[in-house]
Amino acid sequence: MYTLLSGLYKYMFQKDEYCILILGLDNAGKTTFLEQTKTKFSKNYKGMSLSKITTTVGLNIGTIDVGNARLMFWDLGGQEELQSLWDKYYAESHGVIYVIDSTDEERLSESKEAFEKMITSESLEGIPLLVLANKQDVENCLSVPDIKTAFSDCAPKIGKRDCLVQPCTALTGDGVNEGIEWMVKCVVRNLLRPPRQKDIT
Ligand code: G3D
Repeated sequence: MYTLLSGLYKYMFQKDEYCILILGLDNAGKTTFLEQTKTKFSKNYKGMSLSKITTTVGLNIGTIDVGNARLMFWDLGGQEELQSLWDKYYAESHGVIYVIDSTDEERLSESKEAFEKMITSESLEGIPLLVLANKQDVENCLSVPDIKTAFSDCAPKIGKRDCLVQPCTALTGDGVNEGIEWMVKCVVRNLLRPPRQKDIT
């Protein structure tokens, strides 16, 4: 009886947990995006003033619940010397959000290099990838088609994994709900898929 009741309790109240990495160059807007996400998806969360956010050095963490899914975010620092730490987190992750500063054309090739290195990691094979074209509120910023063109030779390396390029303004929250809801749908669907051959031991 206890087993039956505890099974029922778990079925009704226990959430499936997913780890989501937030990556991208420094100053792309990763922490602003995380704060905005927590504000939108956590009822009692009183976010910090977005204007007080400074660039990530180290790691920011956040958790939100969406339906039966609990998303745990790791916002990793994007400075060149911190990028070498990204792959330590890959094996534990269920999804990646890659943030691009659409106003920074000068560093777009640097961002593409970091992106390319990240997607070629075997540990991220099959993991859903949400690319945010952030800072769309700024006049004359790069559009989603501009960014897709600049990143077009990465397409073969993205392969068959779920991938969405989403226009976003982390500062106001535009595009945040769409991106998070897409990610939830993908990670939940991925969990229901049969394991990849190399995962079977
Ligand atoms: P990071 O965590 O990727 O390093 P942050 O980036 O979240 O610290 O953001 C870096 C700067 O970009 C911040 O400005 C922040 O306000 C700004 N920013 C983030 N998202 C947006 C956006 O959607 N639109 C605009 N216009 N700016 C954004 P400061 O001036 O504090 O450096």
